[in-house]
Amino acid sequence: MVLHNRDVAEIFEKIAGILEFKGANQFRIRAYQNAARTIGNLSRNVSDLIAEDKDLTQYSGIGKDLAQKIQEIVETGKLKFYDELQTSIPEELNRIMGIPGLGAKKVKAIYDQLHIDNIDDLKKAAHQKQIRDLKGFGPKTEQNIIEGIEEVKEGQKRIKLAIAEEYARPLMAYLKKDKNVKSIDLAGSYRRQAETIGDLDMLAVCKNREAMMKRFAAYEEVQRVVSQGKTRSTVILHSGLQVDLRVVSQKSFGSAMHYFTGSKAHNIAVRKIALKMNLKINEYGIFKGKKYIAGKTEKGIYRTLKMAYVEPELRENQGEIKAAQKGKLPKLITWDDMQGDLHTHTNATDGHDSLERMVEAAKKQGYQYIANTDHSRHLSVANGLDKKRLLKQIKQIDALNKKEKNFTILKGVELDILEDGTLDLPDNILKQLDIVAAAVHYKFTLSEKQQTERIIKAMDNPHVNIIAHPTGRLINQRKPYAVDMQRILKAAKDRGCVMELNAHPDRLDLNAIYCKAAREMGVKIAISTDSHSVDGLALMRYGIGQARRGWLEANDVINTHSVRSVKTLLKRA
Ligand code: DGT
Ligand code: CA
Ligand code: CA
Repeated sequence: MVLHNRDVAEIFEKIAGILEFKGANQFRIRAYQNAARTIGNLSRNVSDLIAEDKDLTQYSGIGKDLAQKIQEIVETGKLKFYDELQTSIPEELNRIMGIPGLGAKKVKAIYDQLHIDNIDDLKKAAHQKQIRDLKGFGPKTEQNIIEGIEEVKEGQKRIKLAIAEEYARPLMAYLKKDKNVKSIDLAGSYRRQAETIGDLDMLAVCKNREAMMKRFAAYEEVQRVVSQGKTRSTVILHSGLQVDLRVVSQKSFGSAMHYFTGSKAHNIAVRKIALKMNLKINEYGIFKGKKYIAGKTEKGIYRTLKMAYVEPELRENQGEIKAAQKGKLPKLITWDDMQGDLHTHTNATDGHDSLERMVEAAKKQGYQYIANTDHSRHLSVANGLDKKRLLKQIKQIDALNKKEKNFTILKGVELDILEDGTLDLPDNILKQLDIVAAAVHYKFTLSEKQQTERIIKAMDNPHVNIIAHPTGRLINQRKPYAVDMQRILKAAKDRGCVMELNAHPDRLDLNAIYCKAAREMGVKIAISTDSHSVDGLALMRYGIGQARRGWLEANDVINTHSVRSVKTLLKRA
């Protein structure tokens, strides 16, 4: 069985959860959380690194003990320490901690106060409205628990795009190695860069179909072959992810890519257009009566239907069809457009790498600038900066900038918005910064009105120029807090404030729909990785995928501009 970074990261996350449940030392818990994050963000497979005898302690947050644990996982597929830890708490609690929106702290509160240690009792208690009265809980959390239980019971959780990528890439590489394959590509929600993926859809053209299907079924990560035919096979990988492979003829590759890329809603709308032109469209091509007239390429499909080519990320039937007919599609942003990263952390707070290393990594990325936005003091678990430490950092950056020629370090902070909408640091320090990215990090359960007004009040301070991860959601883990996004966008527009699209694949916040709304209102976006290590900078690609789903062009995004323009764009009117 092949081991993915994700598998190691997950074990460490679970260890952190159990330790937290058991009330272990915060530093110990964070060590595992940090290690999970480091491993999850590595650009190379950790088994390969071990096979090459690389020293894992060179990675931030990985000490000798953790390196040894990783080695054990890679070599044996499990970790004795984790197995023992698991048996030290009631069995089903492990599953309960996996329920979206719950987490170790809440599970502990429920266990301590209601003595609940299994899912059935939890469900009963939630339906009987017993959960809402516990301290730190409310009707909303209770509802989330009910929904979360359904998801866990169905056992068919959609997985995050970044995780799907970990499985899709090696599988593609494996299939591509076969000389028999002429072309192969991924379609479906994966190609549309959706936030979460139900299953993978692959399409191939090859010389020998049977050989292709055999090779697919023989892939070492296949746990079960659900069906194996001449043109279509379905397998389940060890991770539980389903993969569909279809083999088509060269003549139909474009139309099949179009059909299986979807979305279903886009397909249905396209079919209507074909019908109006008296044409028939399906996965084999476009036909006039019985005559095949297009299908080899996707471009040819759209051309035949008198539409501009629609990028996969736009295919959600959200207005792209009309825009394509009128030639009014946006020219979507690409990673090449990006000139810098505006939200990053260093080891001065909860990041793993020094400012100098982050700067080097940004240069390697081809950027002109990076903003250092470490946490502010209220976020004590992240060792947030108080005024004195932030002043020290400002001096450090000034000194570094003096030595730089074609690169700029922007001075910033990720500033906590306190419960009443006031800010965590005083104006006389904020005014010395280029970037104040204000963020909500606690009190997620305020009412929609309170939360909205809290954020707008923060924007009333003219030093605040970005709202970071504006809805606070963690995909599959934590729902967004309640906010009236329309009101927030309007307030941002009025004040010249920028909204962040946090590129971390767990966040992707703003989501695509809000990005599109922001663009339509003329609110500018900053796409930022929220990097906690040098490896994090590469997460930009997920932000770009999401931005494209949100119809963003380079000009809608401030960090596509030169450092001088960015500084101007950040200045509030
Ligand atoms: P997923 O897998 O849930 O993340 O989402 P998709 O979009 O990958 O959906 P999937 O795997 O069920 O099907 C792949 C594509 O095939 C889908 O995006 C559009 C196309 N498709 C599937 N079923 C239908 C259908 O009933 N009608 C039409 N027009 N297209 C369909
Ligand atoms: Ca799919
Ligand atoms: Ca499918």
